Amino acid sequence: TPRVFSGIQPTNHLQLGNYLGAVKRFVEMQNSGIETIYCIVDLHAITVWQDPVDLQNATRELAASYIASGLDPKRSILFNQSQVPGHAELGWIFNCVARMGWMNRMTQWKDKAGKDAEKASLGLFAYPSLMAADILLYHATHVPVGEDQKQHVELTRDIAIKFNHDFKVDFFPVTQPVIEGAATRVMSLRDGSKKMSKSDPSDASRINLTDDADTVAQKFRKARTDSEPLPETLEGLKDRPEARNLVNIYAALAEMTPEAVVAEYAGQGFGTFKPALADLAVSKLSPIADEMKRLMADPAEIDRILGDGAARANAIAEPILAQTYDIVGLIRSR
Ligand code: AQP
Repeated sequence: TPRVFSGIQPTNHLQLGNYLGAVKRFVEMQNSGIETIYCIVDLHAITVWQDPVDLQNATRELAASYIASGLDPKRSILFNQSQVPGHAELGWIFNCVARMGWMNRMTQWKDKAGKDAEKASLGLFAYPSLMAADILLYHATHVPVGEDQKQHVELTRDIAIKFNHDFKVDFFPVTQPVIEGAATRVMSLRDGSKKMSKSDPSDASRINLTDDADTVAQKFRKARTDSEPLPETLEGLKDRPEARNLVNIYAALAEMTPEAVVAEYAGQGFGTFKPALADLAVSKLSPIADEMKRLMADPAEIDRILGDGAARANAIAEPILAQTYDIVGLIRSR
């Protein structure tokens, strides 16, 4: 039976790429009736130093973003990673299965470590191994993610295969990434060659879920584009990454195909398209922002939801971890 797992780091505010590429898809999967487990990966967040108070706030805000976007903590399991100790425990075992060379090839490691890899944390290097543990601790079969996480899910598959091979078992499933829809890679509003990211130093490069209507409209108005009108077909956007990005965002928000968006706006300039996109975005995002504010007013209730989710997650994880220990030869006599 299929089981879905995915996670998001509690760093800064959620941006539109996280929403369209991840959260919105998470909710669709929940609503399709599949078993869904969604995590706030706070142990991943601390691979880069986080102010402790900011981390707590970002964790609660991310929980609120999930719920405000339609995630139902009764139908899905929603929790923060550090409350289920199995993630760190299985992560250690996978550190001993994965190879340094595999980690070295990860493009996110290369990007985030920057020029001075010597100064990056050991945790940042091992990030994909912990991510494999997040997924395999639940024997998850499907992982909805944006395009940028594809390589890490593939590494999860490699770890499962190597573990099964090393211990001559058929224990961990070979997980499928699920990368679907018009917005699997939302690009920066300032640079069509960079993905939209919550940690981009330029706030104008992204739409935050917490932005008010005026800010959203202004950011789309100032978004970098060329000066050509929209073409008749998608073919005409081939060498126009900024224009293509705005069309993709529109399509994902309106739940249309990019083809249909282009057909509707063919021949129109950005003077028309950008305000239409801003109105659409505000109509979809402002109810989420309002609901987030309401939820954030009761942090104790958010903590209660996370605690309840952690207990349910742990109940699935514990037997799988116990079997893993047994397979590896680690004695548990309590
Ligand atoms: N631009 C994007 N387009 C589509 N999907 C995206 N995701 C991230 N950016 C885009 C997806 O969001 C999920 C959660 O991401 P994460 O918080 O684990 O870290 P990330 O991928 O590194 O996201 P950010 O926003 O760029 O965060 P920072 O700046 O903190 O590193 C994933 O499914 C991801 O694919």
